[in-house]
Amino acid sequence: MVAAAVTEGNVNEANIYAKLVAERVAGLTSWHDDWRGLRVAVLGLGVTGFSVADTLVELGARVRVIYGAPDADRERLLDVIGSERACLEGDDAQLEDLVRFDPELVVVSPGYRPDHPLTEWATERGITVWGDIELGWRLRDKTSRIADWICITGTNGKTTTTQLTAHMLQAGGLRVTPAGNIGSPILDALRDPQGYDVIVVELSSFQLERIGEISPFASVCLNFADDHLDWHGSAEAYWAAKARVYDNTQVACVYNRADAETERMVEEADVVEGARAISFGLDTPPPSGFGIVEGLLVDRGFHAERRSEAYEILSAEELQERGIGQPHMVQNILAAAALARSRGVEPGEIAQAVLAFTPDQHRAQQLAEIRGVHWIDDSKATNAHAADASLRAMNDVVWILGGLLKGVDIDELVAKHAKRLRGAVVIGVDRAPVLAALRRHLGERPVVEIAEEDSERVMPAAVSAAAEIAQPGDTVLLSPAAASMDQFESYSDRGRRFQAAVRELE
Ligand code: UMA
Repeated sequence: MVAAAVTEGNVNEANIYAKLVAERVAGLTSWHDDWRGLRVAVLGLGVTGFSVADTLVELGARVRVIYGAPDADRERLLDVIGSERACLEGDDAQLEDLVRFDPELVVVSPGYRPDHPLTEWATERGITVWGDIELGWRLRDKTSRIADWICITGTNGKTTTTQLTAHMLQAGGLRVTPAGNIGSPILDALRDPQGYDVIVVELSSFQLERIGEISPFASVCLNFADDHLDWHGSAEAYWAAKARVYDNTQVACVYNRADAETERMVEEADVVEGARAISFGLDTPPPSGFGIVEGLLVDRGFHAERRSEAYEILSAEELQERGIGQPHMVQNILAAAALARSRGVEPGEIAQAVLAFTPDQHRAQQLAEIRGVHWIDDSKATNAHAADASLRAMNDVVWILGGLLKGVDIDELVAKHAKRLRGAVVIGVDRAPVLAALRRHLGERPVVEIAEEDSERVMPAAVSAAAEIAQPGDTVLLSPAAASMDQFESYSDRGRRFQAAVRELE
Protein backbone atom coordinates (compact mmCIF):
# COMPACT_ATOMS: atom_id res chain seq x y z
CA MET A 1 0.00 0.00 0.00
CA VAL A 2 3.02 2.25 0.44
CA ALA A 3 3.59 2.40 -3.33
CA ALA A 4 0.00 3.45 -3.92
CA ALA A 5 0.26 6.15 -1.28
CA VAL A 6 3.43 7.50 -2.89
CA THR A 7 1.80 7.56 -6.33
CA GLU A 8 -1.21 9.36 -4.96
CA GLY A 9 1.07 11.81 -3.24
CA ASN A 10 2.92 12.48 -6.49
CA VAL A 11 -0.30 13.01 -8.34
CA ASN A 12 -1.47 15.46 -5.69
CA GLU A 13 1.83 17.27 -5.82
CA ALA A 14 1.64 17.48 -9.61
CA ASN A 15 -1.92 18.82 -9.38
CA ILE A 16 -0.93 21.45 -6.82
CA TYR A 17 2.01 22.48 -9.01
CA ALA A 18 -0.20 22.67 -12.14
CA LYS A 19 -2.68 24.81 -10.20
CA LEU A 20 0.02 27.19 -9.02
CA VAL A 21 1.33 27.58 -12.56
CA ALA A 22 -2.19 28.16 -13.92
CA GLU A 23 -2.71 30.83 -11.24
CA ARG A 24 0.53 32.58 -12.18
CA VAL A 25 -0.49 32.53 -15.84
CA ALA A 26 -4.03 33.79 -15.08
CA GLY A 27 -2.48 36.69 -13.18
CA LEU A 28 -0.48 37.85 -16.20
CA THR A 29 -2.77 40.63 -17.38
CA SER A 30 -0.37 43.36 -18.44
CA TRP A 31 2.59 44.01 -20.72
CA HIS A 32 4.35 45.26 -17.59
CA ASP A 33 3.85 42.03 -15.58
CA ASP A 34 6.74 39.63 -15.12
CA TRP A 35 6.64 37.16 -18.03
CA ARG A 36 10.31 36.25 -17.62
CA GLY A 37 11.21 32.59 -17.72
CA LEU A 38 7.63 31.44 -18.44
CA ARG A 39 7.79 28.32 -20.63
CA VAL A 40 5.44 28.95 -23.55
CA ALA A 41 4.77 26.55 -26.40
CA VAL A 42 3.52 28.29 -29.55
CA LEU A 43 1.61 26.07 -31.98
CA GLY A 44 1.93 26.94 -35.66
CA LEU A 45 4.42 29.04 -37.58
CA GLY A 46 2.21 31.21 -39.78
CA VAL A 47 1.82 34.98 -39.31
CA THR A 48 0.17 34.43 -35.93
CA GLY A 49 2.71 31.97 -34.52
CA PHE A 50 5.59 34.22 -35.46
CA SER A 51 4.01 37.34 -33.91
CA VAL A 52 3.31 35.44 -30.67
CA ALA A 53 6.87 34.10 -30.41
CA ASP A 54 8.38 37.48 -31.22
CA THR A 55 6.28 39.21 -28.55
CA LEU A 56 6.87 36.68 -25.81
CA VAL A 57 10.62 36.50 -26.41
CA GLU A 58 10.67 40.30 -26.06
CA LEU A 59 8.92 39.88 -22.70
CA GLY A 60 11.58 37.43 -21.53
CA ALA A 61 9.59 34.20 -21.78
CA ARG A 62 11.21 30.94 -22.89
CA VAL A 63 9.44 30.20 -26.17
CA ARG A 64 9.32 27.04 -28.28
CA VAL A 65 7.44 27.11 -31.59
CA ILE A 66 6.14 23.70 -32.69
CA TYR A 67 4.91 23.45 -36.28
CA GLY A 68 4.47 21.11 -39.22
CA ALA A 69 5.65 22.87 -42.35
CA PRO A 70 9.11 24.42 -42.86
CA ASP A 71 9.32 28.16 -43.47
CA ALA A 72 12.90 29.25 -44.10
CA ASP A 73 12.36 33.00 -43.53
CA ARG A 74 10.47 32.69 -40.28
CA GLU A 75 12.79 29.94 -39.01
CA ARG A 76 15.80 32.20 -39.58
CA LEU A 77 14.07 35.03 -37.72
CA LEU A 78 13.20 32.76 -34.79
CA ASP A 79 16.87 31.85 -34.53
CA VAL A 80 17.83 35.52 -34.57
CA ILE A 81 15.40 36.54 -31.80
CA GLY A 82 16.34 33.51 -29.69
CA SER A 83 13.21 31.38 -29.83
CA GLU A 84 13.44 27.58 -29.82
CA ARG A 85 11.72 25.76 -32.66
CA ALA A 86 10.70 22.25 -33.70
CA CYS A 87 9.48 21.47 -37.20
CA LEU A 88 7.94 18.01 -36.93
CA GLU A 89 5.67 16.09 -39.23
CA GLY A 90 2.54 14.59 -37.68
CA ASP A 91 0.66 15.12 -34.44
CA ASP A 92 2.46 12.29 -32.59
CA ALA A 93 5.93 13.73 -33.08
CA GLN A 94 4.68 17.21 -32.18
CA LEU A 95 2.94 15.94 -29.08
CA GLU A 96 6.09 14.16 -27.93
CA ASP A 97 8.02 17.40 -28.32
CA LEU A 98 5.37 19.36 -26.45
CA VAL A 99 5.38 16.88 -23.54
CA ARG A 100 9.17 17.06 -23.32
CA PHE A 101 9.12 20.87 -23.31
CA ASP A 102 6.65 20.76 -20.38
CA PRO A 103 4.93 24.10 -21.14
CA GLU A 104 3.37 26.37 -18.55
CA LEU A 105 1.29 28.09 -21.23
CA VAL A 106 0.29 27.09 -24.77
CA VAL A 107 -0.60 29.74 -27.36
CA VAL A 108 -2.28 28.30 -30.41
CA SER A 109 -2.69 29.67 -33.97
CA PRO A 110 -6.27 30.15 -35.22
CA GLY A 111 -6.22 27.26 -37.70
CA TYR A 112 -5.94 24.56 -34.98
CA ARG A 113 -9.28 22.86 -34.42
CA PRO A 114 -10.75 23.00 -30.89
CA ASP A 115 -10.26 19.23 -30.54
CA HIS A 116 -6.66 19.21 -31.78
CA PRO A 117 -4.64 16.52 -29.90
CA LEU A 118 -1.96 18.99 -28.76
CA THR A 119 -4.38 21.45 -27.17
CA GLU A 120 -6.48 18.59 -25.76
CA TRP A 121 -3.38 17.16 -24.09
CA ALA A 122 -2.63 20.54 -22.50
CA THR A 123 -6.21 21.16 -21.34
CA GLU A 124 -6.44 17.71 -19.75
CA ARG A 125 -3.36 18.53 -17.68
CA GLY A 126 -4.66 21.88 -16.52
CA ILE A 127 -2.20 23.80 -18.71
CA THR A 128 -3.62 27.12 -19.89
CA VAL A 129 -4.31 27.41 -23.62
CA TRP A 130 -4.84 30.84 -25.21
CA GLY A 131 -5.35 32.12 -28.71
CA ASP A 132 -3.40 35.17 -29.86
CA ILE A 133 -6.40 37.47 -29.34
CA GLU A 134 -6.63 36.61 -25.63
CA LEU A 135 -2.88 37.12 -25.27
CA GLY A 136 -3.20 40.43 -27.12
CA TRP A 137 -5.97 41.65 -24.81
CA ARG A 138 -3.71 41.06 -21.81
CA LEU A 139 -0.85 42.93 -23.46
CA ARG A 140 -2.85 45.93 -24.67
CA ASP A 141 -1.24 48.36 -22.23
CA LYS A 142 2.24 48.39 -23.78
CA THR A 143 1.99 52.10 -24.60
CA SER A 144 0.32 54.73 -22.43
CA ARG A 145 -2.29 55.21 -25.18
CA ILE A 146 -4.44 52.09 -24.73
CA ALA A 147 -6.60 51.37 -27.78
CA ASP A 148 -10.31 50.64 -27.68
CA TRP A 149 -11.14 47.49 -29.59
CA ILE A 150 -13.97 47.45 -32.10
CA CYS A 151 -14.64 43.82 -32.96
CA ILE A 152 -16.19 42.60 -36.21
CA THR A 153 -17.31 39.15 -37.21
CA GLY A 154 -19.92 37.59 -39.50
CA THR A 155 -20.05 34.90 -42.11
CA ASN A 156 -19.69 37.39 -44.89
CA GLY A 157 -18.52 40.98 -45.37
CA LYS A 158 -16.24 41.25 -42.36
CA THR A 159 -13.08 42.29 -44.17
CA THR A 160 -14.84 45.08 -46.09
CA THR A 161 -16.64 46.26 -42.96
CA THR A 162 -13.38 46.22 -40.99
CA GLN A 163 -11.70 48.35 -43.65
CA LEU A 164 -14.66 50.73 -43.87
CA THR A 165 -14.83 51.16 -40.10
CA ALA A 166 -11.12 51.90 -39.92
CA HIS A 167 -11.45 54.51 -42.73
CA MET A 168 -14.35 56.19 -40.95
CA LEU A 169 -12.56 56.36 -37.61
CA GLN A 170 -9.52 57.79 -39.36
CA ALA A 171 -11.70 60.42 -41.03
CA GLY A 172 -12.83 61.28 -37.50
CA GLY A 173 -9.25 62.16 -36.59
CA LEU A 174 -8.41 59.01 -34.62
CA ARG A 175 -5.23 56.97 -34.86
CA VAL A 176 -6.53 53.58 -35.98
CA THR A 177 -5.48 50.31 -37.59
CA PRO A 178 -7.30 47.21 -38.72
CA ALA A 179 -5.94 43.89 -37.37
CA GLY A 180 -6.78 40.23 -36.80
CA ASN A 181 -8.24 37.88 -39.40
CA ILE A 182 -7.85 40.60 -42.03
CA GLY A 183 -4.25 39.42 -42.28
CA SER A 184 -2.13 41.27 -39.73
CA PRO A 185 -1.98 39.79 -36.25
CA ILE A 186 -3.27 41.74 -33.27
CA LEU A 187 0.12 41.53 -31.55
CA ASP A 188 1.76 43.48 -34.37
CA ALA A 189 -0.77 46.29 -33.88
CA LEU A 190 -0.28 46.29 -30.12
CA ARG A 191 3.48 46.66 -30.40
CA ASP A 192 3.26 49.85 -32.45
CA PRO A 193 5.45 52.31 -30.52
CA GLN A 194 2.93 55.19 -30.67
CA GLY A 195 -0.12 53.10 -29.84
CA TYR A 196 -3.58 53.54 -31.37
CA ASP A 197 -6.83 55.15 -30.26
CA VAL A 198 -8.79 52.28 -31.79
CA ILE A 199 -7.92 48.88 -33.21
CA VAL A 200 -10.60 47.45 -35.50
CA VAL A 201 -10.30 43.72 -34.94
CA GLU A 202 -11.67 41.36 -37.59
CA LEU A 203 -12.37 38.09 -35.79
CA SER A 204 -12.90 34.72 -37.46
CA SER A 205 -14.99 32.08 -35.77
CA PHE A 206 -11.69 30.26 -35.18
CA GLN A 207 -10.36 33.19 -33.17
CA LEU A 208 -13.65 33.64 -31.33
CA GLU A 209 -13.51 30.02 -30.21
CA ARG A 210 -10.55 31.01 -28.00
CA ILE A 211 -11.37 34.64 -27.34
CA GLY A 212 -11.09 34.59 -23.53
CA GLU A 213 -12.25 37.59 -21.52
CA ILE A 214 -11.94 40.51 -23.89
CA SER A 215 -14.17 43.59 -23.58
CA PRO A 216 -14.82 45.33 -26.92
CA PHE A 217 -15.79 49.00 -27.03
CA ALA A 218 -18.31 48.09 -29.75
CA SER A 219 -18.98 44.85 -31.62
CA VAL A 220 -20.93 43.41 -34.53
CA CYS A 221 -21.85 40.05 -36.02
CA LEU A 222 -22.85 41.11 -39.54
CA ASN A 223 -24.79 38.00 -40.50
CA PHE A 224 -24.94 34.34 -39.66
CA ALA A 225 -25.00 31.33 -41.96
CA ASP A 226 -23.37 27.92 -41.84
CA ASP A 227 -19.65 27.94 -42.62
CA HIS A 228 -16.63 26.06 -41.30
CA LEU A 229 -18.89 23.32 -39.93
CA ASP A 230 -16.16 20.72 -40.35
CA TRP A 231 -13.87 22.80 -38.11
CA HIS A 232 -16.34 23.69 -35.33
CA GLY A 233 -18.07 20.32 -35.31
CA SER A 234 -21.66 21.60 -35.49
CA ALA A 235 -23.81 24.58 -36.45
CA GLU A 236 -24.50 25.23 -32.72
CA ALA A 237 -20.79 25.40 -31.92
CA TYR A 238 -20.27 27.80 -34.84
CA TRP A 239 -23.19 29.97 -33.61
CA ALA A 240 -21.81 30.01 -30.07
CA ALA A 241 -18.37 31.04 -31.32
CA LYS A 242 -19.77 33.92 -33.37
CA ALA A 243 -22.02 35.06 -30.50
CA ARG A 244 -18.96 35.54 -28.29
CA VAL A 245 -18.11 38.73 -30.16
CA TYR A 246 -20.75 40.54 -28.07
CA ASP A 247 -19.61 39.37 -24.63
CA ASN A 248 -18.54 42.22 -22.31
CA THR A 249 -19.21 44.89 -24.95
CA GLN A 250 -18.98 48.33 -23.39
CA VAL A 251 -20.94 50.77 -25.57
CA ALA A 252 -22.69 49.35 -28.66
CA CYS A 253 -23.73 45.87 -29.81
CA VAL A 254 -24.50 46.32 -33.50
CA TYR A 255 -26.69 43.68 -35.19
CA ASN A 256 -28.45 43.01 -38.49
CA ARG A 257 -32.23 43.64 -38.38
CA ALA A 258 -32.75 41.27 -41.32
CA ASP A 259 -30.94 38.42 -39.55
CA ALA A 260 -32.76 37.22 -36.45
CA GLU A 261 -29.79 35.10 -35.38
CA THR A 262 -27.59 38.16 -34.86
CA GLU A 263 -30.35 39.80 -32.80
CA ARG A 264 -30.64 36.67 -30.66
CA MET A 265 -26.89 36.77 -30.08
CA VAL A 266 -27.20 40.31 -28.69
CA GLU A 267 -30.19 39.38 -26.54
CA GLU A 268 -28.29 36.50 -24.99
CA ALA A 269 -24.97 38.30 -24.54
CA ASP A 270 -23.57 39.34 -21.19
CA VAL A 271 -22.61 42.95 -21.80
CA VAL A 272 -21.31 45.85 -19.71
CA GLU A 273 -24.09 47.78 -17.98
CA GLY A 274 -25.27 50.59 -20.25
CA ALA A 275 -24.18 49.03 -23.56
CA ARG A 276 -26.85 49.61 -26.21
CA ALA A 277 -28.21 47.38 -28.98
CA ILE A 278 -28.02 49.23 -32.31
CA SER A 279 -29.49 47.65 -35.45
CA PHE A 280 -28.74 48.18 -39.12
CA GLY A 281 -30.74 47.25 -42.20
CA LEU A 282 -31.86 48.39 -45.64
CA ASP A 283 -35.36 49.35 -44.44
CA THR A 284 -36.62 52.38 -42.48
CA PRO A 285 -34.81 52.20 -39.14
CA PRO A 286 -36.54 52.05 -35.77
CA PRO A 287 -35.16 54.33 -33.02
CA SER A 288 -31.67 52.95 -32.18
CA GLY A 289 -31.23 51.83 -35.77
CA PHE A 290 -29.35 52.69 -38.94
CA GLY A 291 -31.17 52.31 -42.24
CA ILE A 292 -32.57 53.98 -45.35
CA VAL A 293 -35.24 56.67 -45.55
CA GLU A 294 -36.23 58.09 -48.94
CA GLY A 295 -32.96 57.07 -50.56
CA LEU A 296 -30.80 58.39 -47.72
CA LEU A 297 -28.64 56.35 -45.35
CA VAL A 298 -29.53 57.61 -41.88
CA ASP A 299 -28.52 57.23 -38.24
CA ARG A 300 -31.34 57.05 -35.69
CA GLY A 301 -29.07 55.32 -33.22
CA PHE A 302 -27.07 58.19 -31.87
CA HIS A 303 -29.42 61.15 -32.31
CA ALA A 304 -30.51 62.71 -29.02
CA GLU A 305 -34.02 63.08 -30.50
CA ARG A 306 -34.00 59.64 -32.11
CA ARG A 307 -37.75 59.06 -31.64
CA SER A 308 -38.45 61.76 -34.22
CA GLU A 309 -35.15 62.72 -35.86
CA ALA A 310 -32.25 61.12 -37.70
CA TYR A 311 -28.84 62.18 -38.97
CA GLU A 312 -28.43 61.95 -42.74
CA ILE A 313 -25.17 60.30 -43.74
CA LEU A 314 -25.26 60.18 -47.55
CA SER A 315 -27.51 59.08 -50.40
CA ALA A 316 -27.84 55.61 -51.90
CA GLU A 317 -27.47 57.28 -55.30
CA GLU A 318 -23.96 58.51 -54.43
CA LEU A 319 -23.05 54.91 -53.59
CA GLN A 320 -24.47 53.65 -56.89
CA GLU A 321 -22.42 56.23 -58.79
CA ARG A 322 -19.25 54.93 -57.15
CA GLY A 323 -20.07 51.27 -57.85
CA ILE A 324 -20.66 50.46 -54.17
CA GLY A 325 -24.45 50.47 -54.16
CA GLN A 326 -25.05 46.68 -54.08
CA PRO A 327 -27.35 45.69 -51.18
CA HIS A 328 -24.68 43.74 -49.28
CA MET A 329 -22.25 46.64 -49.65
CA VAL A 330 -24.82 49.11 -48.32
CA GLN A 331 -25.37 46.82 -45.32
CA ASN A 332 -21.63 46.81 -44.64
CA ILE A 333 -21.55 50.60 -44.87
CA LEU A 334 -24.44 50.95 -42.41
CA ALA A 335 -22.83 48.52 -39.94
CA ALA A 336 -19.49 50.32 -40.16
CA ALA A 337 -21.23 53.68 -39.73
CA ALA A 338 -22.94 52.44 -36.57
CA LEU A 339 -19.60 51.31 -35.13
CA ALA A 340 -17.85 54.56 -36.06
CA ARG A 341 -20.70 56.69 -34.66
CA SER A 342 -20.45 54.77 -31.37
CA ARG A 343 -16.90 56.11 -31.05
CA GLY A 344 -17.99 59.67 -31.84
CA VAL A 345 -17.23 60.08 -35.56
CA GLU A 346 -19.50 62.74 -37.14
CA PRO A 347 -21.95 61.77 -39.95
CA GLY A 348 -20.16 64.13 -42.39
CA GLU A 349 -16.81 62.47 -41.67
CA ILE A 350 -18.41 59.08 -42.30
CA ALA A 351 -19.76 60.23 -45.67
CA GLN A 352 -16.33 61.53 -46.63
CA ALA A 353 -14.70 58.18 -45.73
CA VAL A 354 -17.27 56.15 -47.68
CA LEU A 355 -16.94 58.24 -50.82
CA ALA A 356 -13.15 57.84 -50.75
CA PHE A 357 -13.37 54.07 -50.27
CA THR A 358 -12.32 51.61 -52.95
CA PRO A 359 -13.44 48.04 -52.33
CA ASP A 360 -10.99 45.17 -52.59
CA GLN A 361 -10.30 43.16 -55.66
CA HIS A 362 -12.27 39.93 -56.27
CA ARG A 363 -15.36 41.09 -54.34
CA ALA A 364 -18.20 41.39 -56.85
CA GLN A 365 -15.67 43.22 -59.02
CA GLN A 366 -17.08 44.26 -62.41
CA LEU A 367 -14.48 43.34 -65.00
CA ALA A 368 -15.77 44.03 -68.48
CA GLU A 369 -18.65 43.92 -70.92
CA ILE A 370 -17.66 41.74 -73.85
CA ARG A 371 -20.09 41.33 -76.75
CA GLY A 372 -22.96 42.31 -74.46
CA VAL A 373 -22.02 39.93 -71.65
CA HIS A 374 -21.00 41.27 -68.22
CA TRP A 375 -18.14 39.52 -66.44
CA ILE A 376 -17.91 39.70 -62.64
CA ASP A 377 -15.16 38.39 -60.37
CA ASP A 378 -16.46 37.43 -56.94
CA SER A 379 -13.72 34.91 -56.17
CA LYS A 380 -13.76 36.14 -52.56
CA ALA A 381 -17.08 34.28 -52.13
CA THR A 382 -15.55 31.30 -50.35
CA ASN A 383 -18.82 30.15 -48.83
CA ALA A 384 -22.47 29.76 -49.78
CA HIS A 385 -23.54 32.84 -47.86
CA ALA A 386 -21.18 35.14 -49.75
CA ALA A 387 -22.25 33.68 -53.10
CA ASP A 388 -25.87 34.12 -52.04
CA ALA A 389 -25.29 37.85 -51.44
CA SER A 390 -23.92 38.29 -54.96
CA LEU A 391 -26.48 36.14 -56.76
CA ARG A 392 -29.36 37.92 -55.06
CA ALA A 393 -28.59 41.08 -56.98
CA MET A 394 -28.61 39.44 -60.46
CA ASN A 395 -30.63 37.71 -63.16
CA ASP A 396 -29.69 35.72 -66.28
CA VAL A 397 -26.47 34.47 -64.75
CA VAL A 398 -23.97 31.95 -65.99
CA TRP A 399 -22.54 30.88 -62.67
CA ILE A 400 -19.00 29.54 -62.28
CA LEU A 401 -18.76 27.74 -58.96
CA GLY A 402 -17.12 24.95 -57.00
CA GLY A 403 -13.98 24.24 -55.00
CA LEU A 404 -13.51 23.06 -51.42
CA LEU A 405 -16.98 22.88 -49.89
CA LYS A 406 -15.83 22.62 -46.24
CA GLY A 407 -18.69 20.33 -45.22
CA VAL A 408 -21.45 22.72 -46.33
CA ASP A 409 -24.44 21.44 -48.31
CA ILE A 410 -24.72 23.43 -51.55
CA ASP A 411 -28.21 22.23 -52.48
CA GLU A 412 -30.16 24.98 -50.73
CA LEU A 413 -28.15 27.75 -52.41
CA VAL A 414 -28.64 26.20 -55.85
CA ALA A 415 -32.37 25.70 -55.26
CA LYS A 416 -32.78 29.30 -54.10
CA HIS A 417 -31.14 30.84 -57.15
CA ALA A 418 -31.99 28.30 -59.86
CA LYS A 419 -34.50 30.73 -61.40
CA ARG A 420 -31.75 33.30 -62.01
CA LEU A 421 -29.44 30.92 -63.83
CA ARG A 422 -28.91 30.62 -67.57
CA GLY A 423 -26.52 27.78 -66.85
CA ALA A 424 -23.55 26.80 -64.71
CA VAL A 425 -19.90 25.79 -64.98
CA VAL A 426 -18.45 23.64 -62.21
CA ILE A 427 -14.78 23.75 -61.19
CA GLY A 428 -12.98 22.28 -58.18
CA VAL A 429 -11.94 18.84 -57.08
CA ASP A 430 -15.14 18.18 -55.13
CA ARG A 431 -17.50 18.50 -58.11
CA ALA A 432 -19.95 15.63 -57.62
CA PRO A 433 -22.31 17.22 -55.03
CA VAL A 434 -22.33 20.52 -56.94
CA LEU A 435 -23.14 18.84 -60.23
CA ALA A 436 -25.85 16.76 -58.60
CA ALA A 437 -27.50 19.84 -57.07
CA LEU A 438 -27.37 21.78 -60.34
CA ARG A 439 -28.77 18.91 -62.37
CA ARG A 440 -31.58 18.55 -59.84
CA HIS A 441 -32.64 22.20 -60.03
CA LEU A 442 -31.69 23.39 -63.54
CA GLY A 443 -33.66 20.93 -65.66
CA GLU A 444 -32.56 21.17 -69.27
CA ARG A 445 -30.31 24.19 -68.83
CA PRO A 446 -26.60 23.62 -69.52
CA VAL A 447 -24.34 22.46 -66.67
CA VAL A 448 -20.72 22.06 -67.75
CA GLU A 449 -18.17 20.13 -65.73
CA ILE A 450 -14.55 21.29 -65.94
CA ALA A 451 -12.70 18.05 -65.30
CA GLU A 452 -9.39 19.84 -65.88
CA GLU A 453 -7.55 20.05 -62.54
CA ASP A 454 -4.30 21.73 -63.54
CA SER A 455 -4.51 25.23 -61.99
CA GLU A 456 -3.06 26.77 -65.18
CA ARG A 457 -5.89 25.43 -67.28
CA VAL A 458 -8.98 25.46 -65.05
CA MET A 459 -9.95 29.10 -65.59
CA PRO A 460 -9.34 29.31 -69.35
CA ALA A 461 -11.55 26.22 -69.72
CA ALA A 462 -14.24 27.57 -67.37
CA VAL A 463 -14.29 31.00 -69.03
CA SER A 464 -14.60 29.58 -72.51
CA ALA A 465 -17.41 27.23 -71.41
CA ALA A 466 -19.25 30.17 -69.78
CA ALA A 467 -18.78 32.35 -72.89
CA GLU A 468 -20.46 29.66 -74.98
CA ILE A 469 -23.53 29.57 -72.75
CA ALA A 470 -23.93 33.32 -72.15
CA GLN A 471 -26.20 35.44 -74.35
CA PRO A 472 -26.06 39.23 -74.79
CA GLY A 473 -27.44 40.88 -71.63
CA ASP A 474 -26.34 37.98 -69.40
CA THR A 475 -23.80 38.10 -66.58
CA VAL A 476 -21.03 35.58 -66.08
CA LEU A 477 -20.33 35.44 -62.39
CA LEU A 478 -17.41 33.67 -60.76
CA SER A 479 -18.75 33.22 -57.22
CA PRO A 480 -17.52 29.80 -56.18
CA ALA A 481 -19.31 29.35 -52.81
CA ALA A 482 -16.27 27.32 -51.84
CA ALA A 483 -12.68 27.74 -50.74
CA SER A 484 -9.96 27.78 -53.37
CA MET A 485 -7.14 25.70 -51.95
CA ASP A 486 -7.93 22.53 -53.86
CA GLN A 487 -6.85 24.08 -57.16
CA PHE A 488 -5.40 27.52 -56.41
CA GLU A 489 -3.09 29.20 -53.93
CA SER A 490 -5.82 31.44 -52.55
CA TYR A 491 -9.05 33.17 -53.55
CA SER A 492 -6.99 36.02 -55.00
CA ASP A 493 -4.96 33.62 -57.12
CA ARG A 494 -8.26 32.11 -58.32
CA GLY A 495 -9.60 35.59 -59.12
CA ARG A 496 -6.43 36.71 -60.90
CA ARG A 497 -6.51 33.65 -63.13
CA PHE A 498 -10.18 34.25 -63.90
CA GLN A 499 -9.47 37.88 -64.82
CA ALA A 500 -6.57 36.86 -67.07
CA ALA A 501 -8.78 34.36 -68.89
CA VAL A 502 -11.53 36.98 -69.35
CA ARG A 503 -8.98 39.44 -70.81
CA GLU A 504 -8.10 36.81 -73.41
CA LEU A 505 -11.70 37.03 -74.69
CA GLU A 506 -11.50 40.77 -75.40
N1 UMA B 1 -1.12 24.27 -38.58
C1 UMA B 1 -0.85 22.98 -38.17
N2 UMA B 1 -1.90 22.22 -37.74
C2 UMA B 1 -3.17 22.70 -37.70
C3 UMA B 1 -3.43 24.03 -38.13
C4 UMA B 1 -2.36 24.79 -38.57
O1 UMA B 1 0.29 22.52 -38.17
O2 UMA B 1 -4.08 21.96 -37.27
C5 UMA B 1 0.03 25.10 -39.01
C6 UMA B 1 0.05 25.38 -40.49
O3 UMA B 1 0.64 24.38 -41.20
C7 UMA B 1 0.87 26.66 -40.53
C8 UMA B 1 0.46 27.36 -39.28
O4 UMA B 1 -0.08 26.38 -38.43
O5 UMA B 1 2.23 26.44 -40.48
C9 UMA B 1 -0.51 28.45 -39.69
O6 UMA B 1 -1.41 28.75 -38.73
P1 UMA B 1 -2.85 29.26 -39.15
O7 UMA B 1 -3.48 28.31 -40.11
O8 UMA B 1 -3.60 29.54 -37.92
O9 UMA B 1 -2.55 30.59 -40.01
P2 UMA B 1 -1.85 31.99 -39.74
O10 UMA B 1 -0.84 32.19 -40.82
O11 UMA B 1 -1.39 32.17 -38.37
O12 UMA B 1 -3.07 32.95 -40.10
C10 UMA B 1 -4.16 33.11 -39.19
C11 UMA B 1 -5.47 33.05 -39.96
N3 UMA B 1 -5.60 31.74 -40.62
C12 UMA B 1 -6.59 30.90 -40.33
O13 UMA B 1 -7.46 31.16 -39.53
C13 UMA B 1 -6.62 29.59 -41.06
C14 UMA B 1 -5.54 34.16 -40.98
O14 UMA B 1 -6.84 34.17 -41.57
C15 UMA B 1 -5.37 35.50 -40.27
O15 UMA B 1 -5.34 36.54 -41.23
C16 UMA B 1 -4.10 35.50 -39.45
O16 UMA B 1 -4.07 34.37 -38.55
C17 UMA B 1 -3.96 36.76 -38.58
O17 UMA B 1 -4.97 36.82 -37.61
C18 UMA B 1 -6.95 33.68 -42.93
C19 UMA B 1 -8.18 32.82 -43.11
O18 UMA B 1 -8.26 32.07 -44.06
C20 UMA B 1 -7.05 34.84 -43.92
N4 UMA B 1 -9.19 32.90 -42.19
C21 UMA B 1 -10.40 32.13 -42.31
C22 UMA B 1 -11.50 32.90 -43.04
O19 UMA B 1 -11.40 34.14 -43.13
O20 UMA B 1 -12.47 32.25 -43.48
C23 UMA B 1 -10.90 31.81 -40.90
